[in-house]
Amino acid sequence: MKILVTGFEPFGGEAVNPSIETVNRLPDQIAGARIIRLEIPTVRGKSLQVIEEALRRHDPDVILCVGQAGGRAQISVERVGINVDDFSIPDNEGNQVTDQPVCPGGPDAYFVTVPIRAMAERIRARKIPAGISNTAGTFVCNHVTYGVCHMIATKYPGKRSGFIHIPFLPEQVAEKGGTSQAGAPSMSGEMMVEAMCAAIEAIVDTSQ
Ligand code: PCA
Repeated sequence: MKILVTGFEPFGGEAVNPSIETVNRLPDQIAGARIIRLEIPTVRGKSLQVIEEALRRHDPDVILCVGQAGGRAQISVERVGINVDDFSIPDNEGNQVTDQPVCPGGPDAYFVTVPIRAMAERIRARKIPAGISNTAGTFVCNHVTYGVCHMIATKYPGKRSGFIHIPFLPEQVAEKGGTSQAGAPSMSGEMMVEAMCAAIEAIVDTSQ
């Protein structure tokens, strides 16, 4: 089994993005599955193009995307992607759209196809806070959650996909002293790597 795991480049003025930091620290194999790591741009459209190129090159069974959700206190396993791009800040190429579809003519929403409850439970079993989230927002993370589901539904049958939002790293929050985000929740890199390994184990288990 092959799992493509993606993380985003930094955005919104941050020096790092915990998602790609975490993805880059994953081992090559988890529960017997081969892990393929991929950095994707925090850019509308281009993020999905980069994923589709990797999907063609590697033919993974599962695509698991990871993104930063600054301000959330726990690992969030996303349930759904919606066909809405409504960006409250510009992406890394200056795109800031309002009420646009991710995929014109696509269904309103897709549920992800990884076992979200088992993933959240498996993470919590390692004593790491995690839960199911019912919104991935309307920025690039939702764009990717929805867009990958649509890609699979229309062009790559049989593959599964999911999305995990992770908190800030402590070093990101330490730099926010004196700003409105001072004291925002954070989680250590080690914990986030362990959480991702646990989530991936749950995905592998449910495919057998
Ligand atoms: N988080 C953003 C996009 C990239 C990332 O890591 C989001 O939640 O939409």
